[in-house]
Amino acid sequence: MAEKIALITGITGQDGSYLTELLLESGYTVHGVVRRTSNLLRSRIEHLRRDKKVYDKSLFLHYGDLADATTLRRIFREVRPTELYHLAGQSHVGLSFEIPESTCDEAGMATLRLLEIARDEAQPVRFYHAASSEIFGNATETPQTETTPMWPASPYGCAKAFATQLARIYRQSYGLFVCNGILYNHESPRRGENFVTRKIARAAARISCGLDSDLVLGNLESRRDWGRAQDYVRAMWLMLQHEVPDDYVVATGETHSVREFVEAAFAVVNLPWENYVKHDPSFDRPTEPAHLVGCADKIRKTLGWKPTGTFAQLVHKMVEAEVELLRG
Ligand code: G4F
Repeated sequence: MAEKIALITGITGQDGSYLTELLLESGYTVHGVVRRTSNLLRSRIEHLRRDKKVYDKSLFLHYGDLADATTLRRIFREVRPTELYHLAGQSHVGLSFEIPESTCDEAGMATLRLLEIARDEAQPVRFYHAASSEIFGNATETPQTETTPMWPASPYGCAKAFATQLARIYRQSYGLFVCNGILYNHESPRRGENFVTRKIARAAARISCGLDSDLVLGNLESRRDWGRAQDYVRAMWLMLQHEVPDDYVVATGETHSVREFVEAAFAVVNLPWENYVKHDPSFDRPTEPAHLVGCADKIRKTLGWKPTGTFAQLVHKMVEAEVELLRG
């Protein structure tokens, strides 16, 4: 069987780390691009880096930067990936209003750089692009599907819409095997601490241990379609195993409000959330997407993917992980 070689941008992130584990278990050689500034010691792949049977055997890291096409091209030539998972870039929607230029460069232009590299390579590569439900923003229909018009409501969503559209153009114009995974929110104990689910789970655990006294949030009425990150990286992999490249919505089809997440999280530690949660308008965003909820029928029918677990289980798992972390 031909060797399976994956190259991952964003390998130290939540999705990158779960995807790396999945690919290593499936017999892949995995190469990751990391920035010189990445703190590998504290990263989510540190356990793999410390594993002598894995690191520098089937897992390799390369210094690179999304802004530096020459280095990316060099890594590509050296690694000769059969599959490329492009996950890297500034992914905080709220922050994208404060740093729109770098967000658009990372989420938009970097994808173009990688598509150009893939286009030039003699050896064909299967390319996964991490698109996002944020491309729909003020969506004209609910639930959203692969054909729902893009109407982004943030600089981040706009950059992702640009990159998603480019990926389609490269697929149609040059026959590249490129898939857009239009992923809705997906969470886990490895989520970054400035995303709302992890922030809530962490605060509930810390308050229950007497380490914090409150939790300051933005809009509690925002609703999201929240799934489990491990399920979503499996969807990424499935897309690249199919005979034909395509775009897929990956979602649970269910929404919950930030308030519901808070209620469920504080219930895990048996605390009345109303006593601890405060609102600070500085966490409110200039605009919020209207009603993001995905229809995952296409990926269910075509690739046999489906989400596992319930919302309550997801919240429970995240809070328990924080409590365990605090207990050391
Ligand atoms: O956790 P969030 O920051 O995630 P958001 O904006 O939905 O984006 C995430 O999911 C997208 C879809 O997959 C990705 F494209 C994107 O990269 C990212 O992974 O915020 C969720 C909701 C928002 O409505 C926000 O306004 O929670 C609300 N919220 C309320 N208080 C807060 C807070 N969000 C954050 N981050 N921090 C708060 O204190």
